[in-house]
Amino acid sequence: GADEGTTARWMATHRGMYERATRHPFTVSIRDGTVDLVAFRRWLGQDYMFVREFVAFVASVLLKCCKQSDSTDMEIILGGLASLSDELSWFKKEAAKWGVDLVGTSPLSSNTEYCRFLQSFDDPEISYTVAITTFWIIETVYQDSFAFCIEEGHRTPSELLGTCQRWGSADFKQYCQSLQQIVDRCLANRTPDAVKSAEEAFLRVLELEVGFWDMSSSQS
Ligand code: HMH
Repeated sequence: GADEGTTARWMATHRGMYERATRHPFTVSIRDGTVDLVAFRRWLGQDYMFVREFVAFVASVLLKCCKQSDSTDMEIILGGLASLSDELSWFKKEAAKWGVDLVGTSPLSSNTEYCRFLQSFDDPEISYTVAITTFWIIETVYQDSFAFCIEEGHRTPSELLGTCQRWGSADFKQYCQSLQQIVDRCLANRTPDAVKSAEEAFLRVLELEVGFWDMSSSQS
Protein backbone atom coordinates (compact mmCIF):
# COMPACT_ATOMS: atom_id res chain seq x y z
CA GLY A 1 0.00 0.00 0.00
CA ALA A 2 0.93 3.68 -0.15
CA ASP A 3 2.00 3.71 3.50
CA GLU A 4 4.30 0.71 3.07
CA GLY A 5 7.89 1.82 2.79
CA THR A 6 10.79 0.06 1.16
CA THR A 7 12.01 -1.39 4.46
CA ALA A 8 8.68 -3.15 5.08
CA ARG A 9 8.89 -4.65 1.59
CA TRP A 10 12.41 -5.93 2.26
CA MET A 11 11.28 -7.48 5.51
CA ALA A 12 8.52 -9.30 3.65
CA THR A 13 10.74 -10.34 0.73
CA HIS A 14 13.50 -11.60 3.01
CA ARG A 15 11.19 -12.96 5.72
CA GLY A 16 13.11 -16.22 6.15
CA MET A 17 16.44 -14.50 6.65
CA TYR A 18 14.88 -11.89 8.96
CA GLU A 19 13.40 -14.65 11.11
CA ARG A 20 16.67 -16.58 11.25
CA ALA A 21 18.15 -13.44 12.80
CA THR A 22 15.27 -12.52 15.13
CA ARG A 23 14.02 -15.99 16.17
CA HIS A 24 17.41 -17.59 16.56
CA PRO A 25 17.66 -20.73 18.74
CA PHE A 26 19.81 -18.75 21.19
CA THR A 27 17.27 -15.97 21.86
CA VAL A 28 14.37 -18.42 21.62
CA SER A 29 16.09 -20.46 24.37
CA ILE A 30 16.11 -17.32 26.56
CA ARG A 31 12.35 -17.01 26.04
CA ASP A 32 11.86 -20.74 26.71
CA GLY A 33 13.93 -20.58 29.87
CA THR A 34 16.28 -23.27 28.59
CA VAL A 35 19.19 -20.95 27.83
CA ASP A 36 22.68 -22.24 28.52
CA LEU A 37 24.20 -19.72 30.91
CA VAL A 38 27.69 -20.43 29.56
CA ALA A 39 26.38 -19.25 26.19
CA PHE A 40 24.72 -16.23 27.78
CA ARG A 41 28.00 -15.23 29.43
CA ARG A 42 29.82 -15.69 26.15
CA TRP A 43 27.28 -13.47 24.40
CA LEU A 44 27.63 -10.81 27.13
CA GLY A 45 31.42 -10.58 26.85
CA GLN A 46 31.37 -10.61 23.06
CA ASP A 47 28.56 -8.06 22.81
CA TYR A 48 30.39 -5.65 25.10
CA MET A 49 33.27 -5.67 22.61
CA PHE A 50 30.83 -5.31 19.74
CA VAL A 51 29.15 -2.29 21.33
CA ARG A 52 32.49 -0.53 21.74
CA GLU A 53 32.98 -0.85 17.96
CA PHE A 54 29.35 0.08 17.44
CA VAL A 55 30.00 3.45 19.14
CA ALA A 56 32.56 4.30 16.46
CA PHE A 57 30.17 3.06 13.77
CA VAL A 58 27.30 5.23 15.03
CA ALA A 59 29.71 8.18 15.13
CA SER A 60 30.46 7.53 11.44
CA VAL A 61 26.72 7.48 10.67
CA LEU A 62 26.33 10.75 12.56
CA LEU A 63 29.17 12.30 10.58
CA LYS A 64 27.59 11.28 7.26
CA CYS A 65 24.27 12.65 8.48
CA CYS A 66 25.77 16.01 9.48
CA LYS A 67 27.36 16.34 6.06
CA GLN A 68 24.14 15.92 4.14
CA SER A 69 20.90 15.71 6.02
CA ASP A 70 18.44 17.53 8.20
CA SER A 71 18.62 18.27 11.90
CA THR A 72 15.84 15.93 13.05
CA ASP A 73 17.84 12.93 11.78
CA MET A 74 20.87 14.29 13.57
CA GLU A 75 19.03 14.50 16.88
CA ILE A 76 17.79 10.90 16.66
CA ILE A 77 21.24 9.52 15.81
CA LEU A 78 22.90 11.65 18.48
CA GLY A 79 20.37 10.33 21.00
CA GLY A 80 21.27 6.79 19.99
CA LEU A 81 24.96 7.51 20.35
CA ALA A 82 24.44 9.09 23.77
CA SER A 83 22.47 6.08 25.01
CA LEU A 84 25.43 3.83 24.17
CA SER A 85 27.32 5.48 26.99
CA ASP A 86 24.75 4.13 29.43
CA GLU A 87 24.80 0.80 27.59
CA LEU A 88 28.54 0.36 28.11
CA SER A 89 28.07 1.01 31.84
CA TRP A 90 25.26 -1.51 31.86
CA PHE A 91 27.51 -4.15 30.25
CA LYS A 92 30.18 -3.61 32.90
CA LYS A 93 27.66 -3.91 35.69
CA GLU A 94 26.07 -6.99 34.13
CA ALA A 95 29.48 -8.60 33.51
CA ALA A 96 30.33 -8.15 37.18
CA LYS A 97 26.99 -9.74 38.14
CA TRP A 98 27.67 -12.79 35.91
CA GLY A 99 31.38 -13.06 36.68
CA VAL A 100 32.41 -12.28 33.10
CA ASP A 101 35.92 -10.87 32.80
CA LEU A 102 35.60 -8.16 30.12
CA VAL A 103 39.28 -7.24 30.13
CA GLY A 104 40.38 -10.82 29.58
CA THR A 105 37.88 -11.47 26.77
CA SER A 106 39.04 -11.44 23.17
CA PRO A 107 36.75 -11.29 20.14
CA LEU A 108 35.71 -14.56 18.50
CA SER A 109 35.85 -14.75 14.71
CA SER A 110 32.20 -13.89 13.94
CA ASN A 111 32.53 -10.84 16.17
CA THR A 112 35.77 -9.78 14.46
CA GLU A 113 34.09 -10.19 11.08
CA TYR A 114 31.12 -8.07 12.18
CA CYS A 115 33.41 -5.39 13.64
CA ARG A 116 35.37 -5.24 10.39
CA PHE A 117 32.10 -4.66 8.55
CA LEU A 118 31.29 -1.80 10.94
CA GLN A 119 34.74 -0.29 10.42
CA SER A 120 34.24 -0.27 6.65
CA PHE A 121 31.75 2.60 7.16
CA ASP A 122 34.64 4.95 7.95
CA ASP A 123 35.00 5.22 4.18
CA PRO A 124 33.45 8.60 3.22
CA GLU A 125 32.43 7.03 -0.10
CA ILE A 126 29.80 4.91 1.66
CA SER A 127 26.55 6.84 1.51
CA TYR A 128 24.48 8.08 4.41
CA THR A 129 21.56 6.03 3.06
CA VAL A 130 23.50 2.76 3.24
CA ALA A 131 24.88 3.69 6.68
CA ILE A 132 21.53 4.64 8.23
CA THR A 133 19.96 1.48 6.76
CA THR A 134 22.68 -0.59 8.41
CA PHE A 135 22.23 1.23 11.72
CA TRP A 136 18.45 0.71 11.67
CA ILE A 137 18.57 -3.03 10.95
CA ILE A 138 21.32 -3.68 13.53
CA GLU A 139 19.15 -2.10 16.23
CA THR A 140 15.96 -3.72 14.94
CA VAL A 141 17.33 -7.27 15.09
CA TYR A 142 17.99 -6.80 18.82
CA GLN A 143 14.68 -5.04 19.39
CA ASP A 144 12.68 -7.82 17.72
CA SER A 145 14.76 -10.66 19.22
CA PHE A 146 14.52 -9.44 22.81
CA ALA A 147 10.94 -8.16 22.63
CA PHE A 148 9.97 -11.76 21.82
CA CYS A 149 11.64 -12.84 25.09
CA ILE A 150 9.26 -10.67 27.14
CA GLU A 151 6.11 -11.20 25.08
CA GLU A 152 3.12 -13.10 26.44
CA GLY A 153 3.85 -16.70 27.32
CA HIS A 154 7.57 -16.22 27.90
CA ARG A 155 9.47 -18.28 30.46
CA THR A 156 12.54 -16.06 30.48
CA PRO A 157 14.56 -16.53 33.69
CA SER A 158 14.03 -13.49 35.94
CA GLU A 159 17.76 -12.73 36.06
CA LEU A 160 17.68 -12.24 32.27
CA LEU A 161 14.62 -9.98 32.15
CA GLY A 162 16.72 -6.81 32.52
CA THR A 163 18.74 -7.74 29.46
CA CYS A 164 15.61 -8.44 27.44
CA GLN A 165 13.97 -5.19 28.55
CA ARG A 166 17.01 -3.15 27.51
CA TRP A 167 16.27 -3.91 23.85
CA GLY A 168 12.72 -5.21 24.11
CA SER A 169 11.16 -2.11 25.71
CA ALA A 170 8.49 0.05 24.09
CA ASP A 171 10.94 3.00 24.12
CA PHE A 172 13.57 1.07 22.21
CA LYS A 173 10.91 -0.03 19.72
CA GLN A 174 9.87 3.59 19.22
CA TYR A 175 13.49 4.55 18.62
CA CYS A 176 13.87 1.77 16.01
CA GLN A 177 10.72 2.99 14.29
CA SER A 178 12.15 6.52 14.14
CA LEU A 179 15.24 5.10 12.46
CA GLN A 180 13.06 3.14 10.06
CA GLN A 181 11.20 6.29 9.04
CA ILE A 182 14.51 8.00 8.31
CA VAL A 183 15.60 5.03 6.18
CA ASP A 184 12.36 4.94 4.20
CA ARG A 185 12.55 8.67 3.57
CA CYS A 186 16.20 8.41 2.43
CA LEU A 187 15.39 5.49 0.12
CA ALA A 188 12.38 7.23 -1.42
CA ASN A 189 14.54 9.64 -3.40
CA ARG A 190 17.46 7.43 -4.37
CA THR A 191 18.31 5.65 -7.63
CA PRO A 192 17.54 1.92 -8.02
CA ASP A 193 21.29 1.21 -7.69
CA ALA A 194 21.52 3.13 -4.43
CA VAL A 195 18.45 1.29 -3.09
CA LYS A 196 20.03 -2.01 -4.12
CA SER A 197 23.21 -1.17 -2.17
CA ALA A 198 21.13 -0.45 0.92
CA GLU A 199 19.24 -3.74 0.50
CA GLU A 200 22.55 -5.59 0.27
CA ALA A 201 23.70 -3.96 3.50
CA PHE A 202 20.39 -4.97 5.13
CA LEU A 203 20.97 -8.61 4.12
CA ARG A 204 24.61 -8.53 5.19
CA VAL A 205 23.58 -7.39 8.68
CA LEU A 206 21.05 -10.23 8.96
CA GLU A 207 23.80 -12.71 8.03
CA LEU A 208 26.24 -11.19 10.51
CA GLU A 209 23.62 -11.22 13.27
CA VAL A 210 22.91 -14.92 12.69
CA GLY A 211 26.67 -15.52 12.84
CA PHE A 212 26.87 -13.58 16.10
CA TRP A 213 24.09 -15.62 17.72
CA ASP A 214 25.63 -18.87 16.39
CA MET A 215 28.97 -17.87 17.88
CA SER A 216 27.36 -17.08 21.23
CA SER A 217 25.50 -20.36 21.45
CA SER A 218 28.18 -22.66 20.04
CA GLN A 219 29.35 -25.37 22.40
CA SER A 220 33.03 -25.05 21.57
C1 HMH B 1 25.59 -8.02 17.71
N1 HMH B 1 23.77 -6.47 17.24
C2 HMH B 1 24.70 -6.89 18.10
N2 HMH B 1 24.86 -6.31 19.29
C3 HMH B 1 24.08 -5.27 19.66
N3 HMH B 1 24.25 -4.71 20.88
C4 HMH B 1 23.08 -4.81 18.78
C5 HMH B 1 22.96 -5.44 17.57
C6 HMH B 1 22.14 -3.69 19.13
O1 HMH B 1 22.76 -2.57 19.54
